[in-house]
Amino acid sequence: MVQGLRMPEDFLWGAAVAAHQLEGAWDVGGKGISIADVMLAGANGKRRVVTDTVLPDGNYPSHRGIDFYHSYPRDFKLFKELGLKAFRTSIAWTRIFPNGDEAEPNEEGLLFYDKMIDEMLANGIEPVLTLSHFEMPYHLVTEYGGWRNRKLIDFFVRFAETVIRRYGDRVKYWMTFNEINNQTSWMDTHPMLQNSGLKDYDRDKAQELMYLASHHELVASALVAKIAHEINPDLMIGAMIAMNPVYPASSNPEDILMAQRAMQTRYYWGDVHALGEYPNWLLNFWDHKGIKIDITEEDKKLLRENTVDYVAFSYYMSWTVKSTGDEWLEYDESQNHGDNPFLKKTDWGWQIDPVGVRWAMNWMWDRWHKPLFIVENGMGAYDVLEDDHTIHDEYRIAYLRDHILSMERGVVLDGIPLIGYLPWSGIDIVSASTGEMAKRYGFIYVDLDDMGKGSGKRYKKDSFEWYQQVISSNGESL
Ligand code: BGP
Repeated sequence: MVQGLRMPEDFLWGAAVAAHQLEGAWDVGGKGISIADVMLAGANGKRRVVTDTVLPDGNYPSHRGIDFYHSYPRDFKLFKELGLKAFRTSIAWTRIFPNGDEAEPNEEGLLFYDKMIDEMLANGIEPVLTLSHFEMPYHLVTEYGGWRNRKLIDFFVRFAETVIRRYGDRVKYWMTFNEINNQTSWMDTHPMLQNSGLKDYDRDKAQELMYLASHHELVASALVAKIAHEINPDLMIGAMIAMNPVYPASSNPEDILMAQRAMQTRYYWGDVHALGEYPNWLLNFWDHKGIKIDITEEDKKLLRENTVDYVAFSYYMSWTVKSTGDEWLEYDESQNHGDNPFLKKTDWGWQIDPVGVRWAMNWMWDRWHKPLFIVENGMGAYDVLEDDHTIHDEYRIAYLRDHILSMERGVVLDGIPLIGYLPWSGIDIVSASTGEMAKRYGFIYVDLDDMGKGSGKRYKKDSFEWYQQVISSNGESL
């Protein structure tokens, strides 16, 4: 073990997952079809493919997951043994409102999460819930065009209010939209379907719809914060941002300016969530591009008066960017360079950058002045199950150790308030981007392959015992 820094006593060490990546039981208990349920697994690490309906012979990873819907009592026992103080999952919207536009919720779905939350609490684990994690009702896409339609605000708020009223006595930490800012990178793939209903790719149109859909989500998020605080002022309603530092590729001031704009572009959602208003550069950029977003006076007031209580973020990798010479500094993710000579990569080409955690924490705290919460961090890897059912994942231990040490320096040396650390994903689950099982993140191995075949048995990896010690030493023993 390596010497770490002791974290504050109430620090929440935990783990994180999302409903559609592990629950399975996609058509059980009155559940409706979500967008994740119509996405086929991508082959060989490729992104998942959206289908128009469920094909009889297609491989839809969300349909099986790791059967957490039935296995959670056993899995929570393992998490208790691991020492988790908190566990992040999401509520599948389609279990509560199967089509999204019903007037009344599905009681069977509500009961399922009642029991799951109680089970977590019985094991001494604090629930942390995401309201929307890439799993909105598919019906809202086909019937309403997804988030491009303002009506989605009402549907989402009804769902959110229903579950916050139901579970708010037991759940303090909520997040509205998982990785709300990843829409810039996925404009042409599934969140396109999720957010705008536009499947034929036209970049300019897609860009406008992405900003429009995002505006509706931001307003919905502010409304949820307002209602939640009326229900109970102690509830903590958070934003959830995918944090990838974008560094300048060189010390050329043009590259530095471009990297600054890349950060502004990727994180304006955080500005709206945490500061309550859109930045001037973006309003000017929209004018320049002819993008018209209907932001009403009422929207502005809602955003201003209902900022988030904390900013949660995922952290996996950093990027670099070079100047394009464009005076408007237009940026999208295709301009990123994944070739930082100082960094190594995972098997999926994600650049490993532990120092970036501390950099990002400082950047966000300076800008938003909100407590932070790391709700995803981890290493997707091909693990090997040995004949004696051991799994020697020393690469994962090294990855997590380096990131935790950097995080601890951010807290203990820099004084940044951080609520907790919830690495992805506690137990092996289906990959969100590719639908593979082979891209594993857990401390617990699940014996299932990419087709969902296998015994489903759980085995502890070497990282299990290691993380146990990290938690019991409160971060001192890494
Ligand atoms: C984030 C998502 C998660 C998750 C993680 C790892 O973008 O919020 O749902 O899965 O990334 O990504 P992947 O599963 O594609 O490796």
